Amino acid sequence: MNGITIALSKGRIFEETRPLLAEAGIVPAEDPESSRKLIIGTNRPEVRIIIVRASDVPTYVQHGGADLGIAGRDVLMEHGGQGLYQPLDLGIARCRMMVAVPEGFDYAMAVRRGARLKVATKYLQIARQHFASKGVHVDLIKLYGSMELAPLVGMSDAIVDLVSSGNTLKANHLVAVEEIAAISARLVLNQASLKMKRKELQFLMEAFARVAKPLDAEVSV
Ligand code: PRT
Ligand code: MG
Repeated sequence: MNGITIALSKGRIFEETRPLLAEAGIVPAEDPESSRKLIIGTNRPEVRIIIVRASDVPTYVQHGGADLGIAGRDVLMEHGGQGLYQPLDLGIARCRMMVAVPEGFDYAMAVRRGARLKVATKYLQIARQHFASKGVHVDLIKLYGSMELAPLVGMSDAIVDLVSSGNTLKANHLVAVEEIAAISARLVLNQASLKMKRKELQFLMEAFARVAKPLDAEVSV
């Protein structure tokens, strides 16, 4: 496929990517929130944007459906990152991957006792790895959304989910008890595209790097 195809998800990733695209001189022709089109043109005839589910971005890039994409570190950790080149933390769509429990639940005690903890989450790989590294036995329950509900109906002791403002946890009488990872979105590139379209992709990477605010940058300030 000639030209450059960029995979993005609607919502916060698309909105926070706009300034990065603008820095590269790219302006989307339509707004994905109001358009039903899955392929959106831009002011640059050789550049197009495909709109996919956030968790499908790495898959499209891995299999060459897109040359590049922008995906949360959460999504990349779950996907595994095979076949992807990840040159840049963009510092957008920031949040934290946390363990949360109902208010009043003694997490430290539950973990110390060596009993099995029931954990509901969309992030099975991340949760499995986290609790394994702590030596905590867990029964994982896979959900596709609204994880906050699981402990409220007695289905799990804890959840593993993303937290940004903390309002969702608060509204459901849950508290975060452990941070698993700081999350932000990263640029991912198809490795074959990088070889065949190096010049164009290099230009985009440089433009994105000029406006990126990587998480690590905060440490050195
Ligand atoms: O919605 P869909 O099922 O299609 O996919 P998605 O939820 O993966 O996509 P989207 O667009 O909601 O999120 C895209 C990316 O944004 C994620 O992969 C994260 O990397 C990043 N991000 C940043 C977040 C949040 N902040 C966030 N707060 N993704 C989700 N949330 C959710 C969280 O899961 C929880 O339900 O917002 C709720 C908590 O928010 P607060 O502000 O109440 O704490
Ligand atoms: Mg969502």
